[in-house]
Amino acid sequence: MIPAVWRARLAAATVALTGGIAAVAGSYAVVGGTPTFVAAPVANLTNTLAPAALVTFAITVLGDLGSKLAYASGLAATAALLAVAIGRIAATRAGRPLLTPAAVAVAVGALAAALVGAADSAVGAADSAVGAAVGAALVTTVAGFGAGADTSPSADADAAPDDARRALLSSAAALALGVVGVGGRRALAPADPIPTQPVPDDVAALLDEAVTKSLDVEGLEPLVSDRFYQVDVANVDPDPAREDWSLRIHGAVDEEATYDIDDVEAMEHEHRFVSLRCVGENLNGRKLDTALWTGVPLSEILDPVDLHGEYVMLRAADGFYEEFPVEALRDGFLAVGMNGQPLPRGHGAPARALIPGHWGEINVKWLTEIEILDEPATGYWEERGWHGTGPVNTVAKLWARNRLDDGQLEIAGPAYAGTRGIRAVEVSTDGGDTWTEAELSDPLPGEDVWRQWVHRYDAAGPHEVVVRAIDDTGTVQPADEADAFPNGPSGWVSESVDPASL
Ligand SMILES: Nc1nc2c(c(=O)[nH]1)N[C@H]1C(S)=C(S)[C@@H](COP(=O)(O)O)O[C@H]1N2
Ligand SMILES: [Mo]
Repeated sequence: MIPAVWRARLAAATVALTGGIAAVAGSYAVVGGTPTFVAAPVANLTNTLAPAALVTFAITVLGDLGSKLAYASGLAATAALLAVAIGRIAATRAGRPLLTPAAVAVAVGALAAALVGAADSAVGAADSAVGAAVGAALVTTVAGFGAGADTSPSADADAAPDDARRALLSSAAALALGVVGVGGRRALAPADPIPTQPVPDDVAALLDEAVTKSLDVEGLEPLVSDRFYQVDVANVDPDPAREDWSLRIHGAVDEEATYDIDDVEAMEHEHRFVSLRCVGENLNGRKLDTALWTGVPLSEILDPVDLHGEYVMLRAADGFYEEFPVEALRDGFLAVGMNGQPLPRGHGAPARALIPGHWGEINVKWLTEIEILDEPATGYWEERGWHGTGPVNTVAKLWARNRLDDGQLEIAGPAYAGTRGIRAVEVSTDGGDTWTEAELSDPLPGEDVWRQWVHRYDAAGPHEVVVRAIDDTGTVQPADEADAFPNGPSGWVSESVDPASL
C-alpha cells in the first residue's frame, strides 16, 4: 500500500498538472492557435533553438509529423511550467481551499501575460491570460471540493480517500474544459475560413480560365491548387493586425521607405499565376502548388528608395529571414491576395514576397523588412545547411494513374521549371528505353507557372513508367538522382504500374 504522504503528494502533483493543462486549454479556448496562445512562445522556441540536423530531419523525414511533435512538446512544456507554479502555490496554501484558486488565478494569469505579452497579434494577450487563469482556477476549485479540512502531506491516513477524490475531480475538470473549450473553439473557427470577399470580375475570369485549361483527369488537382501546401518554421504562425503591419525598406538605400497596408492597397494591383515549390520536398512530393496572386510589383515598392547594394535580406514577423541577390527581388511581387481573397494567415497575411522561379523559401511570408545589403549574408535555411535561395530544379511529377472505361491507362501530373517554362514532358512506359511526348495543358498567362501533362496508352502487364520535363530553353530535366538536402530533389520520377491494380 502507498504511504499516505506519497498519496497526498501524488494527488497534489495531479492537481498541479491538470491545472497546467487546463490553463493551456483555457487560453486556447479564448484565443485559439494565435501568437497570444500561452503555449505559442515555448512551441516556437524550436525554430530558433533546435539543432540544424534535427530541423532537417524533422522536415525531410517527418514532414508534418515533425512540426506536430514540436508543437506537442511546446504544449507539454508550457503545461509543465504552469503546473510548477500551481504546485508551489497549492503547497503553501494547503488547507485553505478557497484562497488557493484565487492565488492560482493571479499567478497563472501573470505568468501567461509575461509569456505572450510581447506577441504581435490581432488577438489580445490579456484575453489569453484570463483564459489561462480561469482554466487553472477552475481545476483548483473543483479539486478543493474533494479536500477535507486538512490536506497537507502531514495529514493522517484518513485523508487518503480525499486525495484520490481530489486527483479524480481535477482530472475530470481539466478534461471537461479541454473538450468544451478546445473542441468549441475548433468547431467555431475552422482552419480554412470560408471566403468572405466577393471575387472581382477580372479575378473570376482568370480563375475560370485556369479551370478551363486544367486537364480533365481524375485524381489530378486543377491548375489552381485546391489545397496549397504550407511550410512554416514557426509552430504558431504570426497573426498581425492589418492596421499594425508595416514594411520597412532600409540598408544600402539613399532614402528609407515604410509602407503600411493602406499604402499598398492604394497602389495599382495586378494578378499573377505563380507556382511555388519547396526545396525540402520529395522528388514526387506535394510541396508544389499554384495560385492566382493579387498584389503590386516589388519594383514599384522599391522605386522611391534608390538602392545600391547587390544583396537583399527579407525579414518576417515570425523571425524568419532569407538573403539572395537583389536582381531577383526586382522582378518580384508583393502579394496581398490569393485566389480572389485576402491573403490567408497561413500564407503570410497581410503581405508576402513572391520571387519568380526561385525555391519557395525566399518567398517570404508575413514580410516586414527589406534590407538591402552590400555584402552577402546567410539566411535561416542556409544557416541550417540548405542551398535554397536560387532558381528551382525542373520537374515532371506523376500524381494520377487511372484505368479508363475503354481499358486504356491514363497517367498525369504537373510539370514546373520556374521562369524557364515547360516546353514538353516525355513519358517512357518501358523503364526509360523509349520515350513519347505527353499531351500538355494550354499555358496559363504568367512567367512562373506550372503546366499539366497527361498520357494515355495500352499496357497488358506490369511496367515501369518514367517521366521527365524539357524546359523552354530545350534543356532536359537532369537524370542524376539527389535527395532534397541540400540542393532540392533531382532525378526522374519513376514508378512501377500494374494495370491489374488500377
Ligand atoms: N516568414 C516566413 N516565410 C516563409 C516561410 C516561413 O517559415 N516563414 N517558409 C518558406 C518556405 S520554406 C516555403 S517553401 C514557402 C512556402 O509558402 P507557403 O507556405 O505559402 O506554401 O514559404 C517560405 N516563406
Ligand atoms: Mo521550403
